[in-house]
Amino acid sequence: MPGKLVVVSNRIPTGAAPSGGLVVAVHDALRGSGGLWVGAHPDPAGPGDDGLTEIARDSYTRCAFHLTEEEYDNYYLGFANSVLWPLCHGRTDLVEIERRYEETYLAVNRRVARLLADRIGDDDQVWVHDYHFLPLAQELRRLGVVARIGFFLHIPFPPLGALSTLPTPDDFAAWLSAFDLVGLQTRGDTARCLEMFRSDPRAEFMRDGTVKFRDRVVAVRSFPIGIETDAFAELARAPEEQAALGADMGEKLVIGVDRLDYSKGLPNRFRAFGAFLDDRAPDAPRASLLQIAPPTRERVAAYRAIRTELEEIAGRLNGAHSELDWTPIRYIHHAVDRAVLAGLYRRAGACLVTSLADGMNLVAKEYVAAQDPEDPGVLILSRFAGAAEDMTEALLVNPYDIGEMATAIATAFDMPLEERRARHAACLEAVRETDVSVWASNFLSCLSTCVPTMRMPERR
Ligand code: ADQ
Repeated sequence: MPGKLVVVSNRIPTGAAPSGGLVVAVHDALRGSGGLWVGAHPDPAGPGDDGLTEIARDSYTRCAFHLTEEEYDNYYLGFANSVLWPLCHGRTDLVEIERRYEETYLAVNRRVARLLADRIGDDDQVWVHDYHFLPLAQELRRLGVVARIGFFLHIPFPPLGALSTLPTPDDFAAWLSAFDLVGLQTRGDTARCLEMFRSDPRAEFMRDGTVKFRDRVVAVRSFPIGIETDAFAELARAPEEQAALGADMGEKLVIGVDRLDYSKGLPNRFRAFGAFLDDRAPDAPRASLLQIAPPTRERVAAYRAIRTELEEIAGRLNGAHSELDWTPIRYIHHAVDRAVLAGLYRRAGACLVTSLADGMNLVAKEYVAAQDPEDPGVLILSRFAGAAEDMTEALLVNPYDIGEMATAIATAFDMPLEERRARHAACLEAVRETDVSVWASNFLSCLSTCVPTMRMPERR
């Protein structure tokens, strides 16, 4: 009889009915096993409040740990989002090394491990999500946990050289080797992770491709994440949503949807749209870019800077190109209801995903799922988004090349129907193959079989 599933993630849904692809997939997996989901509480800790608070219980339990304001600053904004996030997204210039960041990051992981250790049985499966919890398995092992522990990294695996930016670079491989399975988004990420182990004298490669690291064995595989494809397509088709979008969106609509993050390549996207406007014939149909980008992590300086930069570019371009009855860039700073978003995707003739680095990028998949297959729009997709590995029939662009992106926008608008249909069908197939339910079940079944825990396989 297999044990329960225990999930650890930074965010945890607090409402009764979780929504959003990843959340629903995890929720479904947990319901099947009567497990436990643990994440950070949105409210700061009160005095002495360092345990787990139950926030929901039906067929499984959701519990949250509280962060003090100091922990939030040093662990979440600090080590997670001012060291690991820029490091993994190729922005080592933005990495801020502060001793207190690393100390607090390790202390929070140690505390979460202590809160969890007694609740994990030997036959349970533990699924840890993302860069907030890299050392968690190591801490759990120190407390005697022998259950299988898997890790999924939602963001890019950093290149080997970038790891030297960390205060203690050797820890990274040691942290990962305490898991039984390390899941990554793409084959490229897997190659970089294996390169890290290959260059580490403490690691040995086994015949079956697993890595022996000191007294542990870890498997490294890619599990490209996706969306709830059919549910999202249905949302986009809903006639009431289409009717609700009655406002004039311009003759040609390009859409962009991102958290306001420097990794998403937004300034270059705006500049490319400006270059496209510069080049268009005076009698060409008017085109608008609708950019939905709610700010995040605004207490980190780099996030405030990107917001200011974008507002300047949008203001300049609108000043240069607007007419009395037309504003070419509409820039919305808040989150949009998912049903409205699905309707907007369906209405847009093109979608711009221009990340400079991105683990996967679910917006690319949502846009494709939302299209009318008979008359689909065109996805313009950065080569540096994980999604580009399998969505090769999108219009792939280099997000550093403004001219190439401007040309891609014109190509998308001029593309013959037959070509649009063929490209869309190929992209949709890729989206279906990575549906989020498949992603979750593939990860968990691999975790249960990837390496017999504590086994020592034959050496090569
Ligand atoms: P994110 O960096 O958050 O995720 P992404 O994959 O694009 O990036 O997911 C964003 C999600 O938020 C999408 O579902 C999108 O619809 C939604 N969203 C964004 N802006 C919104 C808005 N204004 N209103 C409503 N919804 C909005 C991280 C990694 C990615 C990886 C995912 C999942 O950085 O590379 O794909 O995790 O693993």
